[in-house]
Amino acid sequence: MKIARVRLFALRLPLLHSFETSSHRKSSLEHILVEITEADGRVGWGEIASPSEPFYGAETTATAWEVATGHLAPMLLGHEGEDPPEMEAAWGRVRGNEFAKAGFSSALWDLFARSQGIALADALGGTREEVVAGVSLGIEPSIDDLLAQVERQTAAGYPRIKLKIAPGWDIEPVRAVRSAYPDLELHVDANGAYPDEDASAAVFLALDREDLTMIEQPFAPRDFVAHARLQQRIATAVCLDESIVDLGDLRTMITLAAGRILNIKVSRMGGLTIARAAHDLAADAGVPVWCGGMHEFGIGRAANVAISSLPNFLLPSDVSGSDKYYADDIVDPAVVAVEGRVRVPRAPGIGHEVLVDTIIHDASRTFDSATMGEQARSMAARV
Ligand code: OSB
Ligand code: MG
Repeated sequence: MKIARVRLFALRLPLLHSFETSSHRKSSLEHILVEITEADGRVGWGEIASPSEPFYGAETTATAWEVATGHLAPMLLGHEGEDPPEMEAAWGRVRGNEFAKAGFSSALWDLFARSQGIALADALGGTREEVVAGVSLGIEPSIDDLLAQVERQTAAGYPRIKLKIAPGWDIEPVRAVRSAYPDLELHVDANGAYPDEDASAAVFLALDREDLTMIEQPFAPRDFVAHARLQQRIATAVCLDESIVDLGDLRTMITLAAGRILNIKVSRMGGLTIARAAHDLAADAGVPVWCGGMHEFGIGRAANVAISSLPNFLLPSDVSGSDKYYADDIVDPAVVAVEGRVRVPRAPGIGHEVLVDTIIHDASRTFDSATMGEQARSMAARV
């Protein structure tokens, strides 16, 4: 593989229903779409789904743009490799910036699968024909609003609901949903909002009685010890999300028993190659995984569906249909869930047509390596 051209498009899409987590509320999202082209004209697409503010992780749309245009694109141009893992070596010296890398990694995998004439899921080693999707519900203005959302999504057929929790919005809403839906597969996600394990012990001991599948990321990302201590005290599985950025983190989690379930996010870990490696490592350790989302547009969503088809994705993934979030997605067909299941596309690559004219028309910012500056060109020549 050799990439002749890279284009990036910053694109904002309004959310149909605004989403609030422990840190903030948002009503539209701006992601960066990555288009890479080989000399023969074949194209691959990826998505940089970084939040615009540094509350989930350290990256922002602005830092991702900077790293993508100033480092990743120039490094990729001129680099040669047999497959996506060899191509990703192009940016091996770049630390962190996983969201930015993930957009390029996914584009390489899409291109690679298309050139082999196979579906992305098959290129990755997927074994499922469809994946089970769950929905993630944000913090709502009231418990009645939350119950209305749960009603809407269970009526649409989603078999699992995840509730965002935060100090002040935890035991009460969870109990309300649990008593209205005694048999629903339910879990909670705190996005690291609880200060430490002693101060919040009462909350987690109470939630431990609500028959939850897991409690996701209660504490700060780097605090593996707090998660390990909580896991010793409660029967409910602790799941890590923000804590796990690389395979070293996953080995720490497994060694310390800091959780029993792993949320794999392609974006958070820097792409499909490492997401697949994390899947394999977790499988060897007997840790079931599921695929988390970052409200991806259709391109990133399709990559999430593809990775979710691997065998150790044993719990429902956050790959609900595009229509839960966006009125007009940028792929055709949109990603659809029927009775809470998404079919894994069989067409080559991500298996969806990318609406490139719409993207070009609506992009607020565009980068094209064909017109990039001298400095970036000389950098590309060095790698
Ligand atoms: O922790 O899973 C999370 C969205 C933004 C930041 C963090 C998270 C989320 C989600 C998105 O829950 C769920 C989805 O994409 O369906
Ligand atoms: Mg999470």
